[in-house]
Amino acid sequence: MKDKKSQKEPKNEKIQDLHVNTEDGSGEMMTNNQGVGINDDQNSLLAGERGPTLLEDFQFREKMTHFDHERIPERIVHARGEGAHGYFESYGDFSELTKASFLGEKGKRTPVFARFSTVAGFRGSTDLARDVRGFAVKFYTDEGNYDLVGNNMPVFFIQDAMKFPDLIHAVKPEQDNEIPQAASAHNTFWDFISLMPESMHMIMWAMSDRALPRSLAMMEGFGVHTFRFVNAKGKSSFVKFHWKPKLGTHSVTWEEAQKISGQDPDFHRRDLWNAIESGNFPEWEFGVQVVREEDEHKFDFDLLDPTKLIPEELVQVQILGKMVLNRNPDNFFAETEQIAFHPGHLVPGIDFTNDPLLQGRLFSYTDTQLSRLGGPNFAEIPINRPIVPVHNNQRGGSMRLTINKGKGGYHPNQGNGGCPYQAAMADGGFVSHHERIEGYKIRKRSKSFLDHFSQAKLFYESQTALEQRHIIEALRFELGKVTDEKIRERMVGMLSYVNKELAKNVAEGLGIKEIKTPEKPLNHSYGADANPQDYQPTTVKSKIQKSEKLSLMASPGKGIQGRVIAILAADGVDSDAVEKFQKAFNSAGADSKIISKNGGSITASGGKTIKVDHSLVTTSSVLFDAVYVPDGAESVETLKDEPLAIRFLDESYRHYKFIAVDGSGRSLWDMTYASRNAKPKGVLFDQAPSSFVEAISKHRIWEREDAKKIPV
Ligand code: HDE
Repeated sequence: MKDKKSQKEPKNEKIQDLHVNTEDGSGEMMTNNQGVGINDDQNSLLAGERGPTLLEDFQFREKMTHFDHERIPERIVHARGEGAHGYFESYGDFSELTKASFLGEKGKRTPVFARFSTVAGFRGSTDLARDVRGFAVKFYTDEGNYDLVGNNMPVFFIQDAMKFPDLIHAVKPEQDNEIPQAASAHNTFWDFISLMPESMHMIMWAMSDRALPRSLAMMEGFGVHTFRFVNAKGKSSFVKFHWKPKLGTHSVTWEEAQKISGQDPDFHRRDLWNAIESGNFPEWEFGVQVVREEDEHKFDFDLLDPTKLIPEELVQVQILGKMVLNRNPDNFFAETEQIAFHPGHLVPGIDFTNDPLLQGRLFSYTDTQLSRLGGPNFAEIPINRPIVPVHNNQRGGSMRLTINKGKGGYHPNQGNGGCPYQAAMADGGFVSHHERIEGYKIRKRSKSFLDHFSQAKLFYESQTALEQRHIIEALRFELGKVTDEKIRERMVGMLSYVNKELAKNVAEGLGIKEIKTPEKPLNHSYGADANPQDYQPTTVKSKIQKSEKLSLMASPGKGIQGRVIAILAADGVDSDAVEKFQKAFNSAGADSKIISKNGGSITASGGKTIKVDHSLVTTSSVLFDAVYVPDGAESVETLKDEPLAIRFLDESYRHYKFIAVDGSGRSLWDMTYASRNAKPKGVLFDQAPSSFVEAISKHRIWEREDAKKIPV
């Protein structure tokens, strides 16, 4: 089936490359791993019908041994994730900026595999945890693999890689009882954060709705660090990488997120999978903020500091291409689990900067694969190998797959005519940017990294009132789960450096009467022989007070692609109305599901049979973006008798979702709590499908003031 599917797909060199390793048992005889046919795969070899299993049963031993070793260690961070194949297409020839060949020609396509992830949770944890999302893309370019290993937030918690193990130990479940799973709302995380003023900017992002994406296809991606582009003349510029989703940026509310985690912990994974299977391919544009080398010091922050972003008002994002994900993996383990990303997988034309967080990452990623994937040959695993040939003198090691010919394995050599020769001889290959570096060996933070609050403030103050409210509520929740009073107080004190109103509001929710703004030293990580007072947070007057693009609402996207709409129906529903609405949803790239009292099918007015997708018992409003109640007296009477149908509508209303009600559906609506509002916002009575589609394209009706009053 997959093969048929791939025939329809445009050419993708990586998919072709994977075919060598793809297995399909359809129509084939079962064999053991030695290729010997297996006659009976159900019964062990016994000494007599009721006797013990024989040690010689090599079939049993092989099957069981393989099973016993099926698992590998999960990623220490970003364990929970999902991925897909696709392509990157360059919008033009950007060789003025970079000599990277995948950006060198208009229309040039490069195969990619993207993996999205949460950070803190284990492999089996929920997709809807409040967390940063990983956004990692492997480009299989014609010059070798390039990995852009980013996140959905453009800054990070810490400035130096040395602190990463501490940060992760603090956020992971506590070490005595391994509680809580996939959650930062606990003592150890906030203990660490409240002692780490440099994390305040990232905390604002992590407490914002960015941490609760509606869909992976509705979130931005960022390279976080400043990187370099280098062109063929060796001219370098600084760049920040951006992914901008075609569907716009949207989130769910924290309450929905918690409910989704129970109803469908695979919500994002399923959403990505279904979007690709149904041909609604997720798409992002790829852009860069470019800073000329000579402008490096023109900002009021240090470009090497990963807790800072460059506001788009100061440097625009230049769009260079797009990524489309159009093929699900054939095998989760072989592809999504075994893919190994590394920010140090670079192609000519892209280079690092001295960001101390990035520099530490350059060590960590290969190192972690050694234990996760079992040895130094992980680059030979099909999903990791490049689509260009590999020739070098690396040999041996656990699970070596390549058969290197010849007597050698060293360079220089005479035996093989000096081959493989170095790429420089053919004027190719990677050359590190010639950056002049000189300095003393020191363990100290640069003083240009010490402004910890200005951009946290900028972020908070750039949010809409609703988004600010959500940040306050998130902090009330997270710190409300902290049982140590001192940590809560210290954290509220730290917030007062970001924004006084924010701190006041959070304090109120926590029942803290008096905010004690902590006195310096706030910074505990200044360096061994430094005077602490010289390394305390500074405040720089930001060039801009507001950056609109920092609000999720600034990029709503267009249309309703990727949305899922619930249709509440039972026997006797108006089939024409259902069809009309379904057609409107489908042609707009959205999906809809028929939800009824029971599973199976219903008989619509006129006798037509309609398949039920979910019974009310197996689903919930939180899994949908909007809800439609079609006309049909009998159908509505059945639903009126079903409290879950009434709750479905009330809950949708509470979560700011658009609702359409037709004809006799009104009497079901009248049974809801929400109907107490005679003029409910975002509820469409007897409107054309096109009006409903238009409404849903706004994502949610945030202006619905009484939403929160619904007691469900
Ligand atoms: Fe990672 N990170 N990270 N990270 N990271 C890993 O590598 C690490 C950081 C990111 O889908 C690990 O293969 C250190 C920033 C993503 O497979 C590990 C530091 C950003 C993924 C590791 C950071 C990221 C990882 C775990 C601080 C955004 C998942 C498994 C110095 C720019 C990739 C693995 C995938 C995974 C180390 C900070 C993104 C342990 C030491 C900042 C998207 O090597």
